[in-house]
Amino acid sequence: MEKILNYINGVLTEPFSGAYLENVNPAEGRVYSLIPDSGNKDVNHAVEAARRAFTKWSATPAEQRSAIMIRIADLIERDLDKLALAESIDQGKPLKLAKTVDIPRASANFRFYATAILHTASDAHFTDQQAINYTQYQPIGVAGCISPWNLPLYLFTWKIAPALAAGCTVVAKPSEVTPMTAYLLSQLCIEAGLPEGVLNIVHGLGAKAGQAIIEHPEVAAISFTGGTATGKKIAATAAPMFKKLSLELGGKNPNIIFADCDFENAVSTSIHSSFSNQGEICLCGSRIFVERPLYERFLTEFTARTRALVVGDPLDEKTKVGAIVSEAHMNKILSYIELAKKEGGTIVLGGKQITGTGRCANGYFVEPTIITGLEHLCRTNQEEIFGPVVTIMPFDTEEEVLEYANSTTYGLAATIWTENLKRAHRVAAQVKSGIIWVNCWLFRDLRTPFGGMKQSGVGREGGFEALKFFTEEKNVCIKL
Ligand code: TXE
Repeated sequence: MEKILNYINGVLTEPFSGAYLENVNPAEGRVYSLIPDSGNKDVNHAVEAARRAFTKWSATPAEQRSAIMIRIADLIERDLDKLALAESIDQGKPLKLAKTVDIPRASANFRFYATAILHTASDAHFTDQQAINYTQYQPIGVAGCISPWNLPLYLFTWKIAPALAAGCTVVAKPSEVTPMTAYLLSQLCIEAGLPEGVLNIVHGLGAKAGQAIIEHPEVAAISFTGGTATGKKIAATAAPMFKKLSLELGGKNPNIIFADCDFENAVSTSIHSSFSNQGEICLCGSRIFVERPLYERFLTEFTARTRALVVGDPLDEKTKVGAIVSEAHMNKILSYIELAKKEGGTIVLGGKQITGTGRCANGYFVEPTIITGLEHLCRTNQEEIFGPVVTIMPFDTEEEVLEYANSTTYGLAATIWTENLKRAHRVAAQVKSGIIWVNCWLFRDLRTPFGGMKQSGVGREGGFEALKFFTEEKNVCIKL
């Protein structure tokens, strides 16, 4: 069985403990590879390698750092099919999605930050002809990057690329649930000639390897994406050490549909925003609010199109909804569907586990599920389910839908459907979310900041802000 290895100091290496964890293919419910069960010793070794590499990497001219990162981007593109297959097998997402979204975006992340560092600028102020003030941004040191399982290589590279571009060295940990593409990336970094110690990838459990990265005194900045409960724990550990922290956490995103919307666009995009990647995208709209005059029509059409979604083997071209990432996560989703019933919800469609066929007979599949009849404050409408489950509710006024939309502890993303421009701006201004899409979903410009409000996190990723995150800011004042 294939053994994944850590990537430390430029070398693929076994964990000190010699112990391995099982990596499951969720579409088959079968262990298919082993991952290092790393601990303190491995993390210490990785941080030491990163610390040693920092002096040289941070002083490497931006053009050279850029050239190596572009080589990595090119290699990701060259291996698109192989990486997409690995990601689909590891996570259960449809192969087509991995090919068209996840892996191209991983390459784009490297390319974007490789070129961004060639165009950075800093501020200077001339003070009353008496002094010149200018701001310097210096790489902060060793950065810790920890990513989740839902968009494995996409989110992993979104953290690593700006850190490396800024001149930091990195100790990174992918999710133990989906480690394969990070392992393949480490092989590409070796091939690209990334100097030893600049990027170190340590595999293993969050509470063990992840926690060791957060606690390490030499790790100066932490970029984390994952669940809100984990984010709280990380913040509690890192805050007394005054580490720089960026936390991208959960969401319970509203999808607000006004009666004057472009109906076809609203329905077809809502299918994507509800069920893409089995609903396991932090930006999925899991609470759909429809203005009453359109409610019945929307529900009928949305239900019909959801029923037509092909659920099953992620490697099959026709599949639109693949496997849930793990058995534990599938059980969590199913338990929320049971909770919805207890809370008085009506299961309009789905609601059950599906048994796959052929090689997928033991896989983890859940029917795309539509629930109506719930109050906006019930747990089903307040807690992140992170699966192919949406609730749909009617509303009568803007005030009412804003109250619904803003009623959760989360504030990551929202979608608004209306052809009324004034209303679009008015509602967008009042929804408490870090990203608002009007008449579209998941449209991303990498230059724009990304992040949540409230318990969806702190800090921003994306754009030049992510580069700045991995630096220390210094003002130099020269008296004339
Ligand atoms: O995420 P975790 P899990 C949500 C979703 C899901 C829930 C839990 O609702 O059901 O979170 O998922 C590492 N110190 N999201 O358990 O635990 C861990 O190894 C340092 C939303 O998979 O937050 C992994 O690499 N690291 C989300 C990463 O943190 C720790 C995407 C995320 O794992 C750690 C995923 C610790 N103490 C889940 N504990 C989104 N918003 O995109 C864990 N980790």
